[in-house]
Amino acid sequence: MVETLHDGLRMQVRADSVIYDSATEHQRLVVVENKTLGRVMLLDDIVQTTEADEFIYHEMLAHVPVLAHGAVRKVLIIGGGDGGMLEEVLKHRSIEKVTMVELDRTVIDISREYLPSICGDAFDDPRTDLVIDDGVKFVARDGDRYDVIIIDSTDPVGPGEVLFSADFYAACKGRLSDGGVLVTQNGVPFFQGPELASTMAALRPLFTDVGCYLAAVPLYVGGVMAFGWASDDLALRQVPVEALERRFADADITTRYYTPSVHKGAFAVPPYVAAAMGGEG
Ligand code: AG3
Repeated sequence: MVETLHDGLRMQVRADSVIYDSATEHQRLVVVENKTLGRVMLLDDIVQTTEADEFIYHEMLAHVPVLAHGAVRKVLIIGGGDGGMLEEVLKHRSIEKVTMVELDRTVIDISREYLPSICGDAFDDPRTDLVIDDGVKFVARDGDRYDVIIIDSTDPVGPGEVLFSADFYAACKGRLSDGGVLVTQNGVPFFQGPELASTMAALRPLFTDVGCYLAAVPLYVGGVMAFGWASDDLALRQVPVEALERRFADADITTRYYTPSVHKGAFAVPPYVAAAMGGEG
């Protein structure tokens, strides 16, 4: 499988076997097996998740906002058809309900069948509220409010593009409870700087505190990935590490990437990323 997401670079994943390859209603969905990476899922030839490194991405987009908030009851996930985000969020037993809105039912069906190590039993959890719909339509229509909204999207090409628009972010804000936080998948700034700049520019007029935090996810090649952060509560970004330690201990979750110190450090932004963000960071 060859990924050509970034201009000037081709990334090849060897398919030791092809588990699934078919066009869904919305996109081409492929699952291959690779001896080093385990199962790898691609949408329109772009790597979405691998058994080997999914923990980094999912832990950082789930636990950072949930533990920064500290009293999350309801979470909304937009996208995330592989179920990895859902599974990670549900590890917080104090969370009462997780609504997940995925456009492509086939991605969920195939992930349940072929990527059980990523989604676990998340789709069967009684706290899961699964909606098959366009995320943009859902946030415009839904009347509920969420403490955390996670946009677990594809890149801004194809069906995922609308999830990077200013109107969509504004609609998400309308679905956040007071003191809530929105986090987004924002690509690798080394290659996808304009995408990060456009999200930051769209979020700044909407929220008091807008920025990003970082983690390197090996199969999202290009160095660190940026996760957008938007909240009207400045305190969420500044929670002391000791408080995060207590919350993390209370949650009693085993992680392989997330720790409270990693959480704090992830908000340190190198100058090239700050430049890509535009504004004052
Ligand atoms: N969604 C993020 C995929 C980003 C891939 N892009 C890239 N290589 N820049 C992943 C979905 C996992 N639940």
